Amino acid sequence: MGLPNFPGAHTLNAPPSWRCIDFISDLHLHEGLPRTTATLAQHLAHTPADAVFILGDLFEAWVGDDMRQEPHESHCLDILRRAASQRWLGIMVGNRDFLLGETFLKDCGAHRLPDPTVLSAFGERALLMHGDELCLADTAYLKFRNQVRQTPWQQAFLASPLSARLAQARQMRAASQAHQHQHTEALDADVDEATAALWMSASDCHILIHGHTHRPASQPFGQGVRHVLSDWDMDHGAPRAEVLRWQASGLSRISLA
Ligand SMILES: [Mn+2]
Repeated sequence: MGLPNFPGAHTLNAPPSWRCIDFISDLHLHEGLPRTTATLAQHLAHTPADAVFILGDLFEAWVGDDMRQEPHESHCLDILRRAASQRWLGIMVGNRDFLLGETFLKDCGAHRLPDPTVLSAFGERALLMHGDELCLADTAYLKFRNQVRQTPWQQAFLASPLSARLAQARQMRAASQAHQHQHTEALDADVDEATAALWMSASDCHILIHGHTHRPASQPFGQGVRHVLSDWDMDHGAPRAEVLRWQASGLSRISLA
């Protein structure tokens, strides 16, 4: 497989009033993670951030915007709506919640972040992505991804009853938990570093921020720095919930666990 060409990135210029920007991803929220959901609510209520960027997999599964009426999802929507009324909130979809649609975003007052997005702030440029698109070694997943991101597939899927879609999501969660031991392990696939470096230079970015791999780290990378966001789980095993914070002084990692 050749190197996928850089698809071009949507650019977002941070207004000068933004002094503090938070990045989070991979919370994988579902009804079985009440402490994780509560940690998000606490953080969004008290963070000094002017903007919060959620870089994918906020939800463990999203089977259509009609899911927002479900008890847990409706509770999450309230949390996000409150946050969006206090500060700028941007949401990028991940491989789990790629069906988050315009109805959901409008309902919570959040902005859609295309994947990838370049964020220009504090005189620097950061390339933001979920990360799954660059896990090039996982060719089976990429084939699946290409299929499910097409409108006809989504229309056919969303045409089935919500109960059937929710049942399918529960089934997928059970399979994923059996496979990943409730996300205590990093995913097998990692971002292809050569391509990530190529995308950074193509977008003139010295900062790369992504999630998805559950391998949190901030490391020198190419001509700049790569920040991999942590997944969150306050309900099982060693509690973890991390925020990457960008201010004029630089980027830092904050643990909420
Ligand atoms: Mn993911």
